[in-house]
Amino acid sequence: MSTPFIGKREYFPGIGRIPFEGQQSDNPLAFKVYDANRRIGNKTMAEHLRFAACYWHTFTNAGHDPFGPGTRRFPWEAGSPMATAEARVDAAFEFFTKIGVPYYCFHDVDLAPDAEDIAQYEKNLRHMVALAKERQQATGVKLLWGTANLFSHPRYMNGAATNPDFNVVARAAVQVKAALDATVALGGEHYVFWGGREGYASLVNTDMKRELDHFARFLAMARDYGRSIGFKGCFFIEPKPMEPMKHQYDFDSATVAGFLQRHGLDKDFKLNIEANHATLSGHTFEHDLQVASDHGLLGSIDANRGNPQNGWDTDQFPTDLYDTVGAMLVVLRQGGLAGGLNFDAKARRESTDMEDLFIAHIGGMDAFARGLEVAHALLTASPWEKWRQERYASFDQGAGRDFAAGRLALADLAAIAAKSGEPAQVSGQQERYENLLNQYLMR
Ligand code: XLS
Ligand code: NI
Ligand code: NI
Repeated sequence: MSTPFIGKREYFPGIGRIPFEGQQSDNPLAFKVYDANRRIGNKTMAEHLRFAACYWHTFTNAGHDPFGPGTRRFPWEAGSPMATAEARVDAAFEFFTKIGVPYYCFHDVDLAPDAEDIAQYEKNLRHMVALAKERQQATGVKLLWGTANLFSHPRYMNGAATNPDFNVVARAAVQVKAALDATVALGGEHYVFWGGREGYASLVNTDMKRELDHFARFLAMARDYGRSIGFKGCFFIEPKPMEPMKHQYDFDSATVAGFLQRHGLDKDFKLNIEANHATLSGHTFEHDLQVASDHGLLGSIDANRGNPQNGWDTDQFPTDLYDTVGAMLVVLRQGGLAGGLNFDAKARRESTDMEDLFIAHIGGMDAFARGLEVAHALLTASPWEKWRQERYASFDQGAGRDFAAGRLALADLAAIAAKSGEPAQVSGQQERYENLLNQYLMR
């Protein structure tokens, strides 16, 4: 077994490069569906899906929850924070290579130890960026996006860019500037803002309009800085309705689309839609993807899932094939993603073997690969699109077409209705579509 590892030691011994073995295999450490170079339509599976592993859940989060500390014993925990960060980057790139993801994502303080002293913080990050760069060159793994963690440090308890205290807003700029520098240094394709603390707990002490204006101002400054240092990618906003804040400003796709358009940010900013955030906002994953796509703003996806019984962000690995088919229908219809599918997902706290990290990613990659196959078949080989088009056929000709083109007034519509009489009943036929989806899923 070839054991591709690039550091001083191997962190996942006994696990080689994860092979594709197909549906007949019962090997938990093999792909059953995801076959990177297999073509689906005009692209390979790898090109369609653009998978990324995330640094935070997989290499820094040992499974802590509000009731207890982490349960996983990471072999890269090495004493000092910097020694751990150096070992962690080796472990991470060994993992990326063995699982076969082309991309990864990180926050500034996942990659490098945080420090309140600004010069020390910047030095730590520069040091780790240099190491990550060497490992990217050695493995060919690329950075999908970078971001700054503006939610963990207590200074951000009242928000970062939306903090009522200007001093905190300015301090947040230190991290965003450094994270943008890091992203550019690593050739990162995009940059994400997830506004964890950008929101409020109560209106009694909050001037919401002022905070939102500050937010837009801050984002425009980040954009201008990014462009000034040669960043060519998209800035993504990742909506989430709540948790940690009671009300978060980036509630869902529709809210963020309106905000970006109102502030003239929609040329540079797009959306990174996370499945579990969409469900927390009372929508389906597919709904928020479709809203983003319809605004021309669907840029990237944080691929995970929630739990129907829990009202919080469980960030589980995606395994639900209805979700992945639904997501890939939206993605294929818009011609792909500028970003990719980032597994912002964590193995369960009870899943403590290092092998579980691989198995979790294999499951997510297979679930999306199957979603891709089924969505592609539905769009290209089934009557699905034709049925949907026919449902709107009355707008393709005659008065319906005139209406859609803006050539009629309300009184014209009323006159047409007076001539035509009561409309004939037309079935929505939802079950017919659901059965077609199942038929292709079960093939
Ligand atoms: C948390 C968010 C976070 C972002 C990156 O709920 O999903 O992980 O993706 O800051
Ligand atoms: Ni989440
Ligand atoms: Ni996320």
